[in-house]
Amino acid sequence: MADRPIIFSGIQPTGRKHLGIFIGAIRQYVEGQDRGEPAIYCVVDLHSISVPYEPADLRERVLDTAAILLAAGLDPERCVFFRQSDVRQHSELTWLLSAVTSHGDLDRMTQFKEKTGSARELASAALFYYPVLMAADVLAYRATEVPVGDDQRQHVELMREIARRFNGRFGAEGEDTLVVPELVVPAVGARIMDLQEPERKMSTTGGTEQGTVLVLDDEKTIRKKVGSAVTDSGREVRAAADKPGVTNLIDILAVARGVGRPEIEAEFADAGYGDFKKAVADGVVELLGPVRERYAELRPDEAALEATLEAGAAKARAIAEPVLEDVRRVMGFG
Ligand code: AQP
Repeated sequence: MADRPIIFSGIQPTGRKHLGIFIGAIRQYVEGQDRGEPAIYCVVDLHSISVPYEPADLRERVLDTAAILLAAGLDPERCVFFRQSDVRQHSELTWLLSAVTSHGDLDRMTQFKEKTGSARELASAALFYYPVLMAADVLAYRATEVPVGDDQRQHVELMREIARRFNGRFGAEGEDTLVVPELVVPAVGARIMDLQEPERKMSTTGGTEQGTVLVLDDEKTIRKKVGSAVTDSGREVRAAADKPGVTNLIDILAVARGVGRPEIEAEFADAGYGDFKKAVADGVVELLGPVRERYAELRPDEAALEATLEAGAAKARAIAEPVLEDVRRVMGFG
């Protein structure tokens, strides 16, 4: 393994990025820029076709997402930042990895079951196959670390298994072609919950409107959503399994302040839920306010966003193509 990690992570193109994604993923991306050699981040537009979508809308959403990430602190000089569909190696490797992925592997993926429910037969093949594309995204760069939220654990475990199987099946003179990456989830905030239904994760598609704080929400909306967050009938600010609402708010404030749960519990030991929620709202406003302001500056300049993504794609292709050359060779192609 390299001295410094090769970091890879992908993010779906949507302008409706929420606080869970900001805390679970985007925050880690920004931090990874100075640790990764390189840190590679990608707007995964190929993944979008796994659910119904509008082509014209997709292009807009890629730019929305790019602007949010740049506003949050991604610096194209310190990372590789691009659009997935601009780098064909992702699609090619997806097909090649099919050789070592079984139907049973994909059938076990809980996210597919959760997303399709009883409408399984109508789901696109792309939704079923999504984890193989995700494996290709990471393995094409021989990434050593994958920073994601807790909900992606199972997909990362599968990509690790696919890499091991590939190396076992196509190992050339004992040399591994692919790298088995490590999952990296944040110590606090790996699973931010819906503010109205704190038993479910905050989510773009499955959450409540009022319980989902968007990165681009204005201050008033943030205060309203946090102020109406579900807590419990007690008054103790303490993280516990039977206090999911309060625990979630503690985690959010801990991340916003850059401290751990114990510091928050100690500070609010004698406070009521009202004061505590006010502090959480202040923390979220401070965390997201600058991102919203910067987004408003960056988003209108679509030519600049496109140029940034294209420059990133050129860097990404230069890393992925030699890996694909090795994969093709050991598999007996070309
Ligand atoms: N609630 C969350 N808490 C912590 N991390 C989260 N992530 C998502 N939700 C939470 C992490 O954010 C990363 C990128 O997510 P994405 O933009 O690709 O969207 P997603 O995973 O599809 O999240 P959604 O949009 O909220 O999911 P749906 O609507 O499908 O439920 C990932 O690393 C994810 O772990």
